[in-house]
Amino acid sequence: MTKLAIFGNKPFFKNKLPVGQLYFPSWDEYELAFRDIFERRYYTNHGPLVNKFEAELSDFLNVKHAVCVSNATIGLCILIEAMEIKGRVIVPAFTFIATIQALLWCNIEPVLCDVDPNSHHLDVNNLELLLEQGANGVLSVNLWGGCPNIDEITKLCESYKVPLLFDSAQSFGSEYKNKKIGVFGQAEVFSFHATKILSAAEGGVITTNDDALADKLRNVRSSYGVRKKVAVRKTANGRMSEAQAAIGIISLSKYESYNCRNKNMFLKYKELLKDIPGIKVITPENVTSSNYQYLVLEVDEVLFGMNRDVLISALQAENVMARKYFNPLCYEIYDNILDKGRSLKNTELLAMKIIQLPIGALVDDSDIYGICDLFKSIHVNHESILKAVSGGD
Ligand code: T4K
Repeated sequence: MTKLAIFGNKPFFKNKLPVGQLYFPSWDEYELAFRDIFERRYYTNHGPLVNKFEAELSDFLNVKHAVCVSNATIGLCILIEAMEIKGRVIVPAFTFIATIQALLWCNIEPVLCDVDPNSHHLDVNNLELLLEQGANGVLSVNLWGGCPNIDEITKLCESYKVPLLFDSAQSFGSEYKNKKIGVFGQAEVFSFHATKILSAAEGGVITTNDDALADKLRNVRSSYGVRKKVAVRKTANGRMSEAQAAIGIISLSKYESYNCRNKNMFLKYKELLKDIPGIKVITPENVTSSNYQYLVLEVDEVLFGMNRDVLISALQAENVMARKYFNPLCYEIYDNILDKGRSLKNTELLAMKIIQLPIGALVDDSDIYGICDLFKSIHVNHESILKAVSGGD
């Protein structure tokens, strides 16, 4: 293990290990589902598979309405439009760029809120300070298969009389107080991107217990609306295709086995990395059960012996395609999003020390042993690695 690839040796892994979940149906299952679609010659626009998938999702999440969409980004836009939210919406600064972009597409002013440094989620005290200054809604984000303290956030939003929405793209299947995420706030939005535990290749769903909102969502989602027609200001094409729904249905039927596999991998990583100085595995926060979709670490530069970026270079040289999240931060691309002088200290510190590691269909136990041995070796050899990357001998 001293023959690290960063010194010019062969990578430890022959093939690249990506961070995405990438659980996919077998070729036979895929063929069977697609044969049906081709025989029916009905490919999109609220076809039988989308209806079936919506019914199964409602059942699984124990929520009245599941409105499937082409991806979570358009799902967030459709939700904001259906709720007719205008003005300022408070959103955690530590999130994937799509959360903020959806607000911008809807002409909403995103008001970035710093996160709690331990949970990585919306910090309730910061949220209250921003609510004091006036807002028209809160878009909370559920990260890493976890969530914030939903009860406290709900109480605050109720007392300030603003709607509460959740971007739950990363927390499908996780539970808060033994209830599936998907039933909180006015509505929640999930992603079925290929890298998520429930994959439809692309796709997403908006969930709500509000009948009137669900009718509006269905009308905004599709150019001419569907089912019960209600007046809406704008419509879009956010429809899920039959092909996406077919993959989603198969994926949902295997959720428990994917979840169980992820959990075992997560626990293995946690055990094997626990004695490495400066490495902290993030356990999904506030949930009574998690999808374990992400394996996220914080790196302490002083204790580990090198910063996160050098560690990522050393891992990627071995074909462990570790990633920085969220990088760049959602507001770094457009400097007009954040008021000048406002500090998002916790968000910025987190963005410098977070690493996501491979977990999902393409990783097995022996890979995890290999990756964790690499961590030990990289730590032990940190001085030579730092010399090598800084151009010394
Ligand atoms: N809100 C939050 C909090 C989110 O996390 C996301 C999406 C959204 C909203 C928006 O949801 P969508 O509109 O996307 O439904 C990914 C995904 O594109 C994105 O869905 C996800 N979150 C985000 C956290 O990660 P990238 O650019 O980091 O992933 P990507 O496509 O590079 O995939 C990761 C790795 O997986 C790659 O290095 C290679 C591998 N891979 C990926 C795909 C898609 C494969 O081997 N095969 C594949 O088909 O954004």
